[in-house]
Amino acid sequence: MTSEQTFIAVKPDGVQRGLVGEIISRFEKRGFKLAAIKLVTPSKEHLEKHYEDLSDKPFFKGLVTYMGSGPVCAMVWEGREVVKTGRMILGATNPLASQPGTIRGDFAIDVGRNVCHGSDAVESAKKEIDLWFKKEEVQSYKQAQHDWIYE
Ligand code: YYY
Ligand code: MG
Repeated sequence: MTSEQTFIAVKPDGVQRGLVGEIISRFEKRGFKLAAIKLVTPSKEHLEKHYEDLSDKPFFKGLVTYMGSGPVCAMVWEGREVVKTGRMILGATNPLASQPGTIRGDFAIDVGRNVCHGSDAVESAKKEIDLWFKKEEVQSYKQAQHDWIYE
Protein backbone atom coordinates (compact mmCIF):
# COMPACT_ATOMS: atom_id res chain seq x y z
CA MET A 1 0.00 0.00 0.00
CA THR A 2 1.31 3.45 -0.85
CA SER A 3 1.00 5.50 2.28
CA GLU A 4 1.80 9.13 2.95
CA GLN A 5 1.97 11.45 5.92
CA THR A 6 0.45 14.85 6.59
CA PHE A 7 0.90 17.51 9.24
CA ILE A 8 -2.34 18.39 11.03
CA ALA A 9 -2.54 20.94 13.84
CA VAL A 10 -5.30 22.06 16.17
CA LYS A 11 -4.71 25.81 16.40
CA PRO A 12 -4.84 27.71 19.75
CA ASP A 13 -8.57 28.47 19.33
CA GLY A 14 -9.31 24.78 18.76
CA VAL A 15 -7.31 23.78 21.84
CA GLN A 16 -8.99 26.45 24.00
CA ARG A 17 -12.44 25.46 22.73
CA GLY A 18 -11.91 21.82 23.67
CA LEU A 19 -11.89 20.52 20.10
CA VAL A 20 -8.70 18.43 20.25
CA GLY A 21 -10.54 15.17 20.99
CA GLU A 22 -13.17 15.82 18.32
CA ILE A 23 -10.54 16.49 15.65
CA ILE A 24 -8.42 13.48 16.59
CA SER A 25 -11.56 11.36 16.61
CA ARG A 26 -12.52 12.30 13.04
CA PHE A 27 -9.11 11.22 11.70
CA GLU A 28 -9.13 8.05 13.84
CA LYS A 29 -12.63 7.05 12.79
CA ARG A 30 -11.83 7.58 9.13
CA GLY A 31 -9.08 4.98 9.57
CA PHE A 32 -5.95 7.11 9.51
CA LYS A 33 -3.04 6.28 11.79
CA LEU A 34 -1.65 8.72 14.36
CA ALA A 35 2.15 8.80 13.96
CA ALA A 36 3.05 11.77 16.20
CA ILE A 37 1.38 14.19 18.60
CA LYS A 38 2.44 16.95 21.00
CA LEU A 39 1.23 20.18 22.56
CA VAL A 40 3.50 23.13 21.83
CA THR A 41 3.34 26.92 21.94
CA PRO A 42 5.29 27.80 18.80
CA SER A 43 7.72 30.73 18.70
CA LYS A 44 7.37 33.64 16.27
CA GLU A 45 10.44 32.40 14.33
CA HIS A 46 8.97 28.91 14.05
CA LEU A 47 5.66 30.24 12.75
CA GLU A 48 7.34 32.60 10.29
CA LYS A 49 9.04 29.53 8.83
CA HIS A 50 5.84 27.46 8.87
CA TYR A 51 3.91 30.18 7.02
CA GLU A 52 6.85 31.57 4.97
CA ASP A 53 4.89 31.30 1.69
CA LEU A 54 2.35 33.77 3.12
CA SER A 55 4.85 36.36 4.40
CA ASP A 56 3.68 39.04 1.95
CA LYS A 57 -0.02 38.66 2.83
CA PRO A 58 -1.80 41.41 4.80
CA PHE A 59 -2.99 38.86 7.39
CA PHE A 60 0.49 37.38 7.99
CA LYS A 61 1.36 39.31 11.16
CA GLY A 62 -2.00 38.62 12.79
CA LEU A 63 -1.78 34.97 11.77
CA VAL A 64 1.61 34.55 13.45
CA THR A 65 0.39 36.31 16.63
CA TYR A 66 -2.74 34.15 16.79
CA MET A 67 -0.88 30.90 16.14
CA GLY A 68 1.66 31.75 18.86
CA SER A 69 -0.95 32.86 21.40
CA GLY A 70 -1.27 29.47 23.12
CA PRO A 71 -0.75 25.76 22.82
CA VAL A 72 -1.12 24.12 19.41
CA CYS A 73 -1.75 20.38 19.15
CA ALA A 74 0.68 19.26 16.45
CA MET A 75 0.15 15.88 14.82
CA VAL A 76 1.33 13.62 12.04
CA TRP A 77 -1.34 11.42 10.45
CA GLU A 78 -0.59 8.60 8.04
CA GLY A 79 -2.52 6.67 5.42
CA ARG A 80 -3.51 6.42 1.78
CA GLU A 81 -3.93 9.91 0.26
CA VAL A 82 -4.08 11.42 3.73
CA VAL A 83 -2.80 14.83 2.55
CA LYS A 84 -5.74 15.50 0.21
CA THR A 85 -8.27 13.67 2.38
CA GLY A 86 -7.04 15.49 5.50
CA ARG A 87 -7.80 18.81 3.78
CA MET A 88 -11.29 17.53 2.96
CA ILE A 89 -11.84 16.56 6.60
CA LEU A 90 -10.78 20.10 7.67
CA GLY A 91 -12.89 21.94 5.07
CA ALA A 92 -12.23 25.14 3.13
CA THR A 93 -9.85 27.81 4.47
CA ASN A 94 -12.80 30.18 4.98
CA PRO A 95 -15.18 28.38 7.37
CA LEU A 96 -18.21 30.11 5.86
CA ALA A 97 -17.36 28.33 2.59
CA SER A 98 -16.83 24.96 4.34
CA GLN A 99 -19.40 22.22 4.00
CA PRO A 100 -21.22 21.07 7.15
CA GLY A 101 -19.61 17.80 8.17
CA THR A 102 -16.12 19.26 7.87
CA ILE A 103 -14.31 20.47 10.99
CA ARG A 104 -14.30 24.13 9.92
CA GLY A 105 -17.84 23.81 8.56
CA ASP A 106 -19.04 22.49 11.90
CA PHE A 107 -16.99 24.53 14.37
CA ALA A 108 -15.81 27.84 12.88
CA ILE A 109 -17.01 31.11 11.37
CA ASP A 110 -14.01 33.46 10.96
CA VAL A 111 -11.13 32.69 8.55
CA GLY A 112 -8.76 34.08 11.19
CA ARG A 113 -10.03 31.58 13.78
CA ASN A 114 -10.44 28.48 11.65
CA VAL A 115 -9.47 25.95 14.33
CA CYS A 116 -7.11 23.68 12.40
CA HIS A 117 -4.26 23.39 9.92
CA GLY A 118 -3.50 20.73 7.33
CA SER A 119 -0.66 20.45 4.82
CA ASP A 120 -1.71 21.29 1.25
CA ALA A 121 0.61 18.90 -0.66
CA VAL A 122 2.88 15.91 -0.07
CA GLU A 123 5.97 18.11 -0.42
CA SER A 124 4.77 20.76 2.04
CA ALA A 125 3.72 17.99 4.43
CA LYS A 126 7.32 16.70 4.46
CA LYS A 127 8.64 20.18 5.10
CA GLU A 128 6.12 20.86 7.89
CA ILE A 129 6.70 17.49 9.61
CA ASP A 130 10.46 18.20 9.59
CA LEU A 131 9.86 21.66 11.04
CA TRP A 132 7.53 20.56 13.85
CA PHE A 133 8.92 17.14 14.79
CA LYS A 134 12.25 15.48 15.45
CA LYS A 135 12.71 12.17 13.60
CA GLU A 136 12.40 10.16 16.83
CA GLU A 137 9.06 11.80 17.71
CA VAL A 138 7.39 10.23 14.65
CA GLN A 139 6.38 6.65 15.38
CA SER A 140 6.39 3.77 12.94
CA TYR A 141 4.06 0.89 13.84
CA LYS A 142 1.44 -1.37 12.30
CA GLN A 143 -2.12 -0.27 12.96
CA ALA A 144 -3.95 -3.25 14.48
CA GLN A 145 -7.02 -2.58 12.31
CA HIS A 146 -4.98 -2.08 9.12
CA ASP A 147 -6.34 -5.08 7.20
CA TRP A 148 -9.92 -4.09 8.07
CA ILE A 149 -9.42 -0.64 6.59
CA TYR A 150 -7.44 -1.51 3.46
CA GLU A 151 -8.31 -4.32 1.02
O1 YYY B 1 -4.03 26.01 4.11
P1 YYY B 1 -5.12 26.83 4.77
O2 YYY B 1 -4.93 26.96 6.26
O3 YYY B 1 -6.50 26.35 4.44
O4 YYY B 1 -5.05 28.31 4.16
P2 YYY B 1 -3.77 29.19 3.74
O5 YYY B 1 -4.14 29.90 2.48
O6 YYY B 1 -2.53 28.36 3.73
O7 YYY B 1 -3.70 30.28 4.89
C1 YYY B 1 -3.17 29.95 6.15
C2 YYY B 1 -4.05 30.54 7.22
O8 YYY B 1 -4.05 31.95 7.11
C3 YYY B 1 -5.52 30.15 7.14
O9 YYY B 1 -5.79 28.89 7.72
C4 YYY B 1 -6.16 31.27 7.90
C5 YYY B 1 -5.28 32.47 7.60
N1 YYY B 1 -5.90 33.33 6.57
C6 YYY B 1 -6.48 34.52 6.98
O10 YYY B 1 -6.46 34.85 8.18
N2 YYY B 1 -7.08 35.32 6.05
C7 YYY B 1 -7.12 34.97 4.76
N3 YYY B 1 -7.72 35.76 3.88
C8 YYY B 1 -6.53 33.76 4.34
C9 YYY B 1 -5.92 32.96 5.28
MG1 MG C 1 -2.04 26.39 3.87
